[in-house]
Amino acid sequence: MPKIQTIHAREILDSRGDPTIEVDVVLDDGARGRGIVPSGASTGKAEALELRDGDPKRYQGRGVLKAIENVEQVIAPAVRGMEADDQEALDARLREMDGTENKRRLGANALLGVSLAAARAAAASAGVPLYRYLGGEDAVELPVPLVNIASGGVHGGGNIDFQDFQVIPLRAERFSEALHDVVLIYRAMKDVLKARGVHSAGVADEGGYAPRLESNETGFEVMVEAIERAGFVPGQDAAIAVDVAASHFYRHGRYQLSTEREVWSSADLVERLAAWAARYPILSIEDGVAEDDAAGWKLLTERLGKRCQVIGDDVFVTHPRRLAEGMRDGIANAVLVKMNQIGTLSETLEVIRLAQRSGYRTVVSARSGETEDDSMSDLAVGTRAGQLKVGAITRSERLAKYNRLLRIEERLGDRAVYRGVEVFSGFER
Ligand code: 2PG
Ligand code: MG
Repeated sequence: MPKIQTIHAREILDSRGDPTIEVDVVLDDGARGRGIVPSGASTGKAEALELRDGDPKRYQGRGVLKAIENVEQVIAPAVRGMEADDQEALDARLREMDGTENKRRLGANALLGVSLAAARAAAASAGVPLYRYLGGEDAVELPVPLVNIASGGVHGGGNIDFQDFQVIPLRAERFSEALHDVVLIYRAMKDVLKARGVHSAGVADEGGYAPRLESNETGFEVMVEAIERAGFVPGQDAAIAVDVAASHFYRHGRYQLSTEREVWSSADLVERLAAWAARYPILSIEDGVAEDDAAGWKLLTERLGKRCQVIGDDVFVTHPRRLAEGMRDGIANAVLVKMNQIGTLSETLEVIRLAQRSGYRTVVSARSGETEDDSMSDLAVGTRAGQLKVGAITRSERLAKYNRLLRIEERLGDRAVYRGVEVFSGFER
């Protein structure tokens, strides 16, 4: 069994120009693995802690030298000699060493860097791609991509309140065809925004447009127009997914809509979402209400859970216990999966297994601050997650993930499975 020999961590930059941690693990048989940790902007309150230096003299306090020191001085000596292919034992040791609920002592970024790099090294040692290492022979399913077209909220500089308008390609029979359709819709959106006089040259954090629209509802309107303009039938060939990211405009128990200049209750927000879901081909709603709005979550799920996917992101933060509690309370019917929200690969896998056992759909997701690390694509294939959310089809930190899936599709050849529209079967539409 290959054993961990050396661990080295360094500070590199992510897609927003923020420092992040990259970890290299070398095994005693010479196999190597690298893990790079992404970073969110619209983070959930209960996420595992991303350790930053807070030293104003470096990167405005955002350096990660402490996390690096934790990897090299604390973690490395303790895990050296451990078997790299016993991921659970390694991750258990990491958690034990940290000893806190939210991984604040060593930092979830330090832990995940090591966890991921070790998995990659173990896969390399076994001579198999990561998806195969994680999922074995059955790891042949490519996910349906939920692709960002336009951004708002903290990803779009506050242009509108809702954070993420995505397209779900439904016509495609293969992952590569799905991407093709999305590219046409992305391009068509530019024309739609130009025609409305709201196009600007820059892109938002995830590579999509960041138009200043007159209302949040207009986001759905332009999505439908872009789908049509690209030559597709809305609802049939392509549908809409939205990440409302409602936690980020929830203050004192109310939703403060700055685009509408209105204050809504949970019931108002849920009623609006239900009305829009009836008017527009919306198939997936993420964080439709805030992480602390327990009553709102119940209402949202009761109102919309039968007709569309209701994803919990900030509310579950990829945490097995939080997901289990949410399931018990009848909250959401799908979970967003982000490795750095929880901080180890094993706990991420646990969340996916828990969701799949209980009939919750799983969407493996990138962060708004990303890097060239493409392990989430392998995670999606390796766990048959079914869906993937990475951002737009521009900017290389996003394309690293899509392109990785194109390579996996090619490599699997005839064995590749793509469920496409079937992933959403069962909803009353
Ligand atoms: C989200 C993510 C990704 P962030 O809210 O789902 O879009 O955003 O990484 O900023 O938390
Ligand atoms: Mg989200």
